[in-house]
Amino acid sequence: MKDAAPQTIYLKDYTPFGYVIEKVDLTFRLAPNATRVLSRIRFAPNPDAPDRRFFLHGEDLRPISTKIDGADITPRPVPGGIECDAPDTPFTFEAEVEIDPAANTALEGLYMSNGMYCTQCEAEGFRKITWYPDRPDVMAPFTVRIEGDEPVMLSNGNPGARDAGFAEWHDPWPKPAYLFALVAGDLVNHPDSFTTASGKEVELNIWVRPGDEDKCAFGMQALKDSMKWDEETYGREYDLDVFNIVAVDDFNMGAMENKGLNIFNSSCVLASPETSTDANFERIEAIIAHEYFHNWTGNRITCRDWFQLCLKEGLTVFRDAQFTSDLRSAPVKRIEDVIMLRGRQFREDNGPLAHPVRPDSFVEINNFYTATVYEKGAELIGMLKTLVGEADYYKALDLYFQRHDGDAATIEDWLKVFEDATGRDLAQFKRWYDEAGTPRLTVSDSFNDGTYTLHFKQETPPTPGQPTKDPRVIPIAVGLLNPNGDEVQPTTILEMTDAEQSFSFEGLASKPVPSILRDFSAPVILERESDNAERAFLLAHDTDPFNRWQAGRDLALDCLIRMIRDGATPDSAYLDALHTLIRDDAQDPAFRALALGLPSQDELAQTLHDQGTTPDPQAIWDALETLKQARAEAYQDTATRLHAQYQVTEAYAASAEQTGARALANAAMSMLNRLDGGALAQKQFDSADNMTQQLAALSALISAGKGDAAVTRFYDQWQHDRLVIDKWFSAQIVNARPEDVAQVAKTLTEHPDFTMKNPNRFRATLGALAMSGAGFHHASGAGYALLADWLIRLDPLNPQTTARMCTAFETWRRYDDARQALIRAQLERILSTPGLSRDTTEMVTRILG
Ligand code: B3K
Ligand code: ZN
Repeated sequence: MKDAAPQTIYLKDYTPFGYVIEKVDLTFRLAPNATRVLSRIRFAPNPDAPDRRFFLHGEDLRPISTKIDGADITPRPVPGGIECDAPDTPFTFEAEVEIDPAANTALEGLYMSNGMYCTQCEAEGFRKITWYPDRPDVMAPFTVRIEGDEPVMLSNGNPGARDAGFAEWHDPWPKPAYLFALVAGDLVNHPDSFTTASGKEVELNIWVRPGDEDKCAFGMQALKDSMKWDEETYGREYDLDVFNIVAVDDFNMGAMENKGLNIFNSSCVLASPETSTDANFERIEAIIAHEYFHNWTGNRITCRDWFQLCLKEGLTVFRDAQFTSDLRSAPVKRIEDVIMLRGRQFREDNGPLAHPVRPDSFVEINNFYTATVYEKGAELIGMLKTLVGEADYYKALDLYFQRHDGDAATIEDWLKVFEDATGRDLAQFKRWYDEAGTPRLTVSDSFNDGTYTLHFKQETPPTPGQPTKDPRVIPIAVGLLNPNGDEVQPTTILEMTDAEQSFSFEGLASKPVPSILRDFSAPVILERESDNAERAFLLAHDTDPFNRWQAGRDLALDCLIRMIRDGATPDSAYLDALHTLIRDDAQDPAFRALALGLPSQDELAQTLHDQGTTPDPQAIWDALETLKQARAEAYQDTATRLHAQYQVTEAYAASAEQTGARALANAAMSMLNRLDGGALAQKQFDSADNMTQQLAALSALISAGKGDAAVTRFYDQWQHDRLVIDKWFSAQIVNARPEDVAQVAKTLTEHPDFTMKNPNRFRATLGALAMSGAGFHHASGAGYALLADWLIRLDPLNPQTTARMCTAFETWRRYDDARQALIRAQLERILSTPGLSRDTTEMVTRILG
């Protein structure tokens, strides 16, 4: 009963379901290979629906019995589910089905992870549990009874009766099936509680496997911080008696916001200083916040259909970024997010997988949980906030919660709320949701008689299915500095609406230096003739921290591009300007560490491609190495001082302050590593008492070709800890020399601890290969072949993770003919695999274009 011929689903074809659901009762009789699911669903005709076709989704279900109002019926099997003749009046549908959680390697629906039952239903996994209208606009209150002998048995909502052999749960909030969750197994909890603003006591738990109890405290604090923050910032309180989080080892993504029962990939919740890096801590805090914030933006107000995914995801990413900015450093968070946006979303938006933030068609919705929907979706919320201003933004959000609580809403509903709250016309803004592609914003300037004019031109290149683009509304945050470095025009928002537009500033004594796109006020590629003197000036004087960082980044990018393209030597303008910054102890260490970062190999390849040069991955790697070596030599004394000065002596805390200090000290260590043959890294490895220090040292030793002993010791020390061993797999691959990467990855796939059944381990190995720039793209093609081999093997087990990892090939058209031919051959080999999943077929087809 699987959907045999994959079909394209279109936004324009949306129609409401013919019935509404008044209530759902589910009973689970747990057994690893033969779980019985009994459902009792009260349906009533939907007066708003154009037709009454009674179709229920269902996949991989073994039917036992089906009844309507107590009488046995025989449903008609149709692609993707069943159809029945149903009454025109309210009725009760009952079914019993059998499913096989132990055989479910796709990790979608009800499955087993290390002997524990767990679920993942978003987007369309509930149909693998029982017959149901598995679409987000059908919402209902659920009562769940779990029967089995597992010590802990959890579902959504509030706990009900419970005794040996069973547990009952009731979720009073109507929800779509994708938010259903069930967990059962041998779990222990880290308990706590939270009192809401209105005085309601909420029981909080993080459930983990025995042995992981000591890794829950940080996540629990993040949860309580999130609950408080959402009350204070958005006026949103939690709405159940209990909030449960469960850590699961085998999980396709980061986490899932099921109502009252969030399920997390263990890598996104378990934290301890010895086993987690500072970056892990920050990510865990953000993901806990993200899933918690979904309780309002996603659960109380959900999406009408999956085309509206950005309604919940873009907004929730924006909210979690606000949270991190408030708790930590706003500039650091913004810079990190923009690095990620450019690295993942710009890459997507400029290749064959480009799609609008709100797509208008899909074959497999799981392929659209993308950087465009999430990260660009969040940028759109940020632009709206910039355009309407802080006060009107919160006014609009209040109206959104008031008007749409309990709804399955659309982007039109969202924008209407802003229009009604602010009186603005957002018709042009909506293009950001409907049109794919990253706008190029070209700037020129002139100065006459005290008037400074900025002239902007916007152009968005064609994307698949969208050959021409209309001008967008672009909020451009601009400030002006005079040549002494004083700000003569504080940040102002220029609202660009035309294809070309000029903005003037009057009464200036001399030609100013512009600081354009402050705080990265729009997700565009800014193109402007500039020179190194101006960049160095902005790096030293700009009042906007993001643009100070950007100025340093532009210096580095310009220097690297000239090295790669023209064979230039490292530029002293860049080396000197960066040196001035990093040795200035008045500057935030975290900011200095970020300034020491370099554009990724992938970003360099894209930049070269945009400029009409075919990128050579090896030349990119060589230039980066040469520049890093030049920096190490030029900054040796500074690096020695910074490394010593920024050692943290207090007890470990994952605070912004300590994180910044360690980041700067480790950046210094990796420079010195190029000069001392690994001596300092070895010392740090031997004495490290936290994972941030230990992993940085291990990585440095491997890069220096001195890693053998440390690799063995690290494994011996951590072989009992899956999450740390994931780091061990990755570190060996991403720090290998390009010519060795594929072989190192291949050898690791032969290691007894390698398994393709665990997505974290698969990503730690094959994902690391795909991220190894020159290693993955080595002219031999060995990297391409190895990845394709494993994708072909993984696809029958886990289509979702396979399809996602095909994005490694999405940039293939940037490269030379020989590499293109090698990649095309691998893509065609994948596509010709008999029985290839719908997920992977769609991805590879789109990548091939
Ligand atoms: N909503 C989930 C993602 C579900 C992915 C389904 N393939 C996690 C999140 O965005 O919070
Ligand atoms: Zn989300």
